[in-house]
Amino acid sequence: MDYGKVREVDPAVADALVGERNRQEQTLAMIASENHVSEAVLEAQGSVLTNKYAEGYPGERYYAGCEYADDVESLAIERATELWGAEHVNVQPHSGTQANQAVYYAVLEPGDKILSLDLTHGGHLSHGHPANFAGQIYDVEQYEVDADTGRIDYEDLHATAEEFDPDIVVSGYSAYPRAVDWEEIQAAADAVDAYHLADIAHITGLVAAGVHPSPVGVADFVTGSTHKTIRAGRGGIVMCDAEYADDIDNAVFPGGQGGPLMHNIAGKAVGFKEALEPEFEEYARAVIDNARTLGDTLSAHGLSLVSGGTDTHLVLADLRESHPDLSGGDAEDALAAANIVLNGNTVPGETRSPFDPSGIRAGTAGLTTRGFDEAAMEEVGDLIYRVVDAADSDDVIYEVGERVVELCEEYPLYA
Ligand code: DSN
Repeated sequence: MDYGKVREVDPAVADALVGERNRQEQTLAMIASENHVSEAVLEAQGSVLTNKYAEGYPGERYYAGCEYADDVESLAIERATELWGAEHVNVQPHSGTQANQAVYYAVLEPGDKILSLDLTHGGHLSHGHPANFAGQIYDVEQYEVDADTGRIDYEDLHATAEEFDPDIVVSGYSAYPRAVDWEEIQAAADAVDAYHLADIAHITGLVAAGVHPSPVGVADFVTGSTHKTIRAGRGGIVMCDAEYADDIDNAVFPGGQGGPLMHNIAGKAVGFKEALEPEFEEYARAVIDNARTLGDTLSAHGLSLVSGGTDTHLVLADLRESHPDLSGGDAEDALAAANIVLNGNTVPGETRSPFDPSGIRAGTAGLTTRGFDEAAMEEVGDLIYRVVDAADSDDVIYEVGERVVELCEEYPLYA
């Protein structure tokens, strides 16, 4: 990965690519929505399929010359079907947000009602935030997590659904550390005759590996992204029962997108094949074990974790109790200076702003890909705490940063 061809044409972009490669090698990627794909996925994504228009679906394209595009997309569909067990999978969405857009477009009219989790409680922009198309086209009501437990309050969700009478209930979250009870949410949707969309963007890999309960076969629609806990490169997917297959396919193309990104679909196919190997289940278990160890370590140092811990790949620490003068944004900056890259995040009952929130969110999917085990994760937890507790200290940031570089050398990313 020296990007020699790019350098011949465009040294500025080559510098940025080398810089980014080095940044990923020399820092700890702990943004919970990130991971590191294999070189095989990188190669597939960087392939000649970027040249090909293949509007339509395998066997039914609008252009000639799609035989290899058909092969790749059929393989991606076949493998996704095996991984998640859905009756129908569409692998064309360019992202998780576009997967959600396709579901809304398939079953809602403008002005219809969405019931979803508040963004500051762990929801997602595309679930109806006012700044997102979903918040502007549809009528949105939001539910929250319980203020004491930090967990979804299923009783309150039932009551809110009865009161609001939504057309669709959205579950699946971006900053929720606990396992989700899909049946409870389905029951709340059924009680008001609403659809249920489960957005498993963050936990696609955990669900595929069977280490988190699956909403497939429970919710009407399941959407996901393909680059987080499943390491298949950037993109989205939609899954549904056969009865909705045509509606979803039409909503993705031509409803919301033009030509599929065939090079990305090749990456998905390769990443899905890797995830079908038995090692992937071990990986997914290790991701959760590592997150638990990270959470336990931060808790032992006195940080308050939303919901008290985690069942997934992420922990969310609320700094207000232990470090009332430190915002999540300032913690993010100090940690980044020490080569630990995570994000400041809103927490339930947020009292600061989304731009400078009260929490930090950390995920273990990327480090687990690098081979970090629980002992290494405990050390990472100690290092994070050292910085959080002394965010103004250049000496601490320097020392932690040096140790992180050593750890990165011990757990190399790409050979
Ligand atoms: N923005 C991503 C995240 O970090 O959770 C999801 O789209």
